[in-house]
Amino acid sequence: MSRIIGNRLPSMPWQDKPVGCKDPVWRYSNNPIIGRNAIPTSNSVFNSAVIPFEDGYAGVFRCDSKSISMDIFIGFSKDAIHWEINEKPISFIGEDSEITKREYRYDPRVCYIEDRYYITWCNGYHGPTIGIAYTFDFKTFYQLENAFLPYNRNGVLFPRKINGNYMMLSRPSDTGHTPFGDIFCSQSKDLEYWGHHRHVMSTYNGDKSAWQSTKIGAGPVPIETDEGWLLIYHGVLHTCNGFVYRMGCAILDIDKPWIVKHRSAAYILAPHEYYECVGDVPNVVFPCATLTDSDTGRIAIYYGCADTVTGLAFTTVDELIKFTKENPL
Ligand code: BMA
Repeated sequence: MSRIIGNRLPSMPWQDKPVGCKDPVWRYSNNPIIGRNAIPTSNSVFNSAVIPFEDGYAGVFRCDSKSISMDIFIGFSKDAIHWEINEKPISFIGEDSEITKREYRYDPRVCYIEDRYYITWCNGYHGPTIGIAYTFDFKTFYQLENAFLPYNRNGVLFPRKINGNYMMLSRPSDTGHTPFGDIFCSQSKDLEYWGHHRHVMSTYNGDKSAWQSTKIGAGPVPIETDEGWLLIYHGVLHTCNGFVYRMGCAILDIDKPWIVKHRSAAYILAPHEYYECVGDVPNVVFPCATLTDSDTGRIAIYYGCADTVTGLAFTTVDELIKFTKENPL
């Protein structure tokens, strides 16, 4: 039995594994949980992050508008399934208007560290880079300096300092629909100056794991377990019909999270359902958050489906660790 090191969350959404299911991850039976028209102005709501907050949940949602501008919006929920999303995007307070000026914002992650909630996202600043902000109450948001020079995407914080440093995974990238990309880990004392950049893992060239042969990127905030950090990530294959996004799993060393202890050769979830295969960008599952319960080892994965709607899937720490070890890359 593996163990999640973290808080109890008995109220989190959950469905048991369907009888006869042989896969490590199974979908919520009422997917998608958020439709494309969740707010009056939205064309699509996907690649979004949720977190326990007060006696319920808060979330940061990527809503692309009907003019197809990308921005991030706050929402609240009692059960983490039915969401009320604000109709206005987040507005950030910051020391330098050069940085708070919005170009575009997308693919948020949310991470609680010590006393506050941090949001990271892909932030337009002469190309995509990693924006960081914090909030105590999901009402007022303080934006910090961008973590890196452009071009970068998929900035994901670890939920605690490691050896005295904040740590962030990211994926150096380019100005477009990047045809390459490996995951790196960077460290900071103050969430402003980042360094000690370490390579974590690369794409895999070969048919042992072709689904992750074009680019990979960290997904939800890593989950602390007694086996190491459990990282769910996306991997991309370039096909004759475009990119296909699937989900995989790796276990990172607890003190040196740039060291990969285990990584699965097979994917854990792929676009198979209609709402994952058909939408504004077909064949995309894109995980951005999990909820976890340390008592039961349950994990709920929130993921974008076909760049259009938001889905929910379930697994457990045992399922993922067993699968990753039994299907090694
Ligand atoms: C990536 C990002 C994601 C998106 C994915 C598939 O480059 O833009 O937001 O889900 O492409 O289109």
